[in-house]
Amino acid sequence: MQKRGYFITFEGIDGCGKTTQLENVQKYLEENGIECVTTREPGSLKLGSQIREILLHYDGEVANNCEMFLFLADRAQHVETFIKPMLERGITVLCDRHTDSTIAYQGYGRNGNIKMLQDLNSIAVNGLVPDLTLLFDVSVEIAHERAGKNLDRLELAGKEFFERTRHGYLELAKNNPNRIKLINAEKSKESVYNDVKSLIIDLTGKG
Ligand code: Z5A
Repeated sequence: MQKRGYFITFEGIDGCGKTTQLENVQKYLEENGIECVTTREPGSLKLGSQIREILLHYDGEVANNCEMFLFLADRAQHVETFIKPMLERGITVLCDRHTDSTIAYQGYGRNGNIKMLQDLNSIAVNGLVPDLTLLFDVSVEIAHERAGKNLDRLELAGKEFFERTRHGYLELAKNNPNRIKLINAEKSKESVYNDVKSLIIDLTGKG
């Protein structure tokens, strides 16, 4: 029977450099004969891209619970119609943001109810848990410099919001040491990639 693919998620505050490293990992896996696909939350599918448009660019008021349910709705669709089928076919899935983003942003960032968000996340993923989560940690100042000046609706939330979100991520890493690997992402891209690569080798045995 074909082995299930690996499910690897990439997390951190905006501008931490996770998308850059996701592309490096995709290249590395392909070079080492591991078939993989890349995807993201919110909004990698047709329905999800419409949700993403609302989440990032809607110019009216969005209630916190509305925002939360939109992220969760996107995730439920993404997991059932894309991520699980890929994994079952033996294909590795590299996902830019997943459940930890909801806990860090809607939970810690927006001061939401963490326990409730964990429960709702469980419904959205229906038993799926990443094999590995790479958490790219940078200061809010460095992240904002890297993210640049074209800020979307969420990025306009302010420095304190991102400090709380970063703290939330660090708490998640502390509480899930087997799954979430904390990476110092303030270093050069090459140096961060060396750390990432050794974690990927630990997981896949390739390299
Ligand atoms: N969100 C949420 O609230 N709840 C949820 O459940 C989910 C998401 C799933 C999605 O934004 C927003 O949705 C996000 C969280 C929220 N935002 N907020 N606020 P997005 O998908 O549009 O973007 P993002 O995921 O926040 O970030 P990004 O644009 O993909 O950037 P990144 O992945 O963090 O970084 P990057 O693109 O790899 O790098 C940014 C720049 O830095 C780029 O120019 C790189 O060349 C440079 N870079 C990268 N690494 C380095 C190093 N090591 N040194 C120097 N420069 C570097």
